[in-house]
This record gives sequence, C-alpha cells and structure tokens, in this order.
Amino acid sequence: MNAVTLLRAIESPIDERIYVTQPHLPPLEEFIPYLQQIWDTKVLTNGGPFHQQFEAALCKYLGVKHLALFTNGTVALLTALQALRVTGEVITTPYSFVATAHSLLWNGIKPVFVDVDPHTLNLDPAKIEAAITPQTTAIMPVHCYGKPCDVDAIQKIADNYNLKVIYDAAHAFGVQTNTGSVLEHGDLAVLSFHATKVFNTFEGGAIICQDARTKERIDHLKNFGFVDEVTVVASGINGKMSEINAAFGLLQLQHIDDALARRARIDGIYRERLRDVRGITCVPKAGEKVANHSYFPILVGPDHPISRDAMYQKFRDHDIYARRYFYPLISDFPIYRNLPSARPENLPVARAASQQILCLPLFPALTDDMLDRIVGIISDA
Ligand code: T4K
Repeated sequence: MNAVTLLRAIESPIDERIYVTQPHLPPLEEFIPYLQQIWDTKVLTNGGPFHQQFEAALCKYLGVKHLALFTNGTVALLTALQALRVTGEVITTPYSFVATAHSLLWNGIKPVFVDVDPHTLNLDPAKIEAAITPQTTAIMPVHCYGKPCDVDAIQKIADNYNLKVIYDAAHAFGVQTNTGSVLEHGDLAVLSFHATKVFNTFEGGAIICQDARTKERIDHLKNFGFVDEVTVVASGINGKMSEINAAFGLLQLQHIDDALARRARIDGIYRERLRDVRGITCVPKAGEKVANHSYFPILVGPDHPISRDAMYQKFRDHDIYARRYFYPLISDFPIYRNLPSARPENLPVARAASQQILCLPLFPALTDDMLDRIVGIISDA
C-alpha cells in the first residue's frame, strides 16, 4: 500500500472504503493451536513439520506431483530460472506485474517482449516464433488473472525450438483446464501466496515441477545450495518458507473452497449486471474448466461515456480503490523501454489493453451493498 492510500485509509471511516482486494483470513482462534505447536517445538524454519505437511497437502489439493514452497513468488521465479540454468534471452509478456521481467534481469537474462492475445490478454503464441533468436533459451508466459495461456501451442513451439517453458502462475492457484491442473504445464510453474492473492500465506510462493530430481535441485537452491552440513552444490539463495507461514497455509486450505465459491458468485453478479453497459467488456474466460476468479478485469472502451482513467478517479472519489492491473506495461518502465522488443509498435494489443483495463474489487467478503455501489458508479457514467 502506498503512502497516499495509507493516508486516505486513516482519513476515512473504515467501512466506507473498498479496496481491489482484501485477504481472506480464518477465525483467529483457529490459528492459536498451530502457534502453540511452534512455540512448543521451537522449530521456526528450515523445512520443519508444517513445511512438510503443507507441501504434501498442497500437492493433493492442487493435483500436482511435486511442489517446493518459497518465501514469496518473486524468489520462486528467480530460483526457477536458476533451476533450469536459463541464460541468454527469454520471451515473455509485457502485460504483467513487474516481478515477471525483474526475475529475468536479476538472473542476467534479456527479456524479449512479445504481444498478447486480444481475448485472453496472455502471450500470443502466433507471435512467439518471430521473436526467437539463437540466444533464446526459454519462454516465460503468465496465466494473467488466472486465465490459462494456450499451453498446447506454447509447448509445441518450445519443443520445436528446444526451449524451456516457465509459467508465471502467480494468479493461477487452483485453476484447471480439461486436462487437469494448469500448473502441470511447462517445465516449471510458479505460484504466489501474497496477501493480495486468492490463496495467501501472508507472503509465500511455490514452484511446481515435473519430477523428483528437479524438486531436489530446487530444494537445494532455496537453501543456499546445501545438501548436507558440509556439502554445497550451487550458489543458492534463502527462499525457504517459514513454519508460521506454512502452518497458516495449512489452515487456509481448510477455508479455500468457501472463499472460491464466494468469488465465483461475485464474478457471476458482475457479469450479469455489466452485460449491457455500453462500452464495458468483462474479460472473458480463456478455457478454464475450474476458474479461481482471482481478479475481475473490465475493459473501458471508447464507446463508454467516460475514459478508463476518469472511471478510476471517479471510483477513488467514492472511496473505491479499483486498480489498473496492468498499467503501465512492464516494457514502458525506464529499465526496460530501451529494449528493441519494448517498442510500442511491437506491442499494440498489450498497449491498448493497458490503457483500457480496470480491475474491480473482488474478494470473498465483498457484500451485495458494496457490489451495488461499484456497479452503480459504472452504470451512472
Ligand atoms: N508475478 C505476477 C504475475 C504477479 O502478479 C506477482 C505479484 C508476482 C509475480 C510476484 O509474487 P510475490 O513476490 O508478490 O509473491 C500487488 C502485490 O503486492 C503483488 O504480490 C501482486 N503480484 C500484484 C499484482 O499486486 P500492489 O502494489 O498492487 O499491492 P497493494 O499493497 O497496493 O495492495 C492492493 C490492495 O490490497 C490494497 O489496496 C489493500 C489490499 N491489501 C494489501 C495488502 C498488502 C490488504 O488488504 N492487505 C495487505 O496486506 O501489488
């Protein structure tokens, strides 16, 4: 939260403000026994019992075979690139949170931005091949808003050119396609359990991988490269999830289905009530069989009486903090904009979307009264 938001938060009564999201928290008393166990055992971190239980429980819940917990999604992305020894150039989307491209720069890798599909707002497979050079070693697409990428088309290109695929799946907790969990696609997929995500452990993240050997390498990398007390096999990092976060995650898993059901209901109400509003497009489904409704993005088109930015401001004037995820494009930030692939003419679809996008508040505790206020502001424009 930035300082301005924080100041506004102090100034106005708490029950009037509506943020783009609000973390789903279990009743506090349910967490006390977990804390008691940590206090009793004094195991705070380094792969303790809660860490182990949470990894197993998550694999079962998500329907994946191998998963390594992390302290947050960004360190998980950094480590995923190290795990596959990715170098050179990586093809990615400009339409994401900055952490996606930052993870490449931190590894000394050059991001190559490719435009997105106008319907899904995910990396457009039809444009990937033209961006491949002899230096390209991998593709890093994002399942933006939890909407699955065209995983088959991307895998086909990767197989043809012998490229790795690492999905930034920060938004895609629990999402399933016809073939099962979307997280099983690619060489690796990376989740975020940040406070603002569908499923949170305060801060947290995970890498999903396809085999035990890769999981072992990732586990070494997230613990400084240690294999045992005296053996270090890589220049690893400290990416371990602590026992308190893992314990909280275990408890959160008991409540996630309820949270997802509430999100689905709100998503349905928005779609129904915004269907006939001129110039407003609700970003459609993208082939998900089970969705997680992590965001509610709308496009404010030229037919709408007011612009996206005017609507954003109007919401703020009414203490509603809708967010422009993702504006600006990553490729427009000063550290990226001189890259050849960041040229505006290379990314027209992403650019148009970033100028029209607005994510409406969506979280399990959003009430019908709040929904009325939000929809009213859009309909009255
Ligand atoms: N890849 C992608 C595609 C991502 O979207 C992200 C993170 C990552 C990678 C990296 O994963 P992590 O390393 O974060 O695990 C937020 C989040 O900080 C960020 O995690 C997220 N993406 C991004 C899309 O959104 P901000 O700057 O918009 O957050 P902030 O603090 O303005 O929060 C938004 C609203 O949420 C607040 O107005 C109120 C509410 N809120 C927030 C926090 C932090 C709460 O009610 N409680 C809280 O504790 O970036």
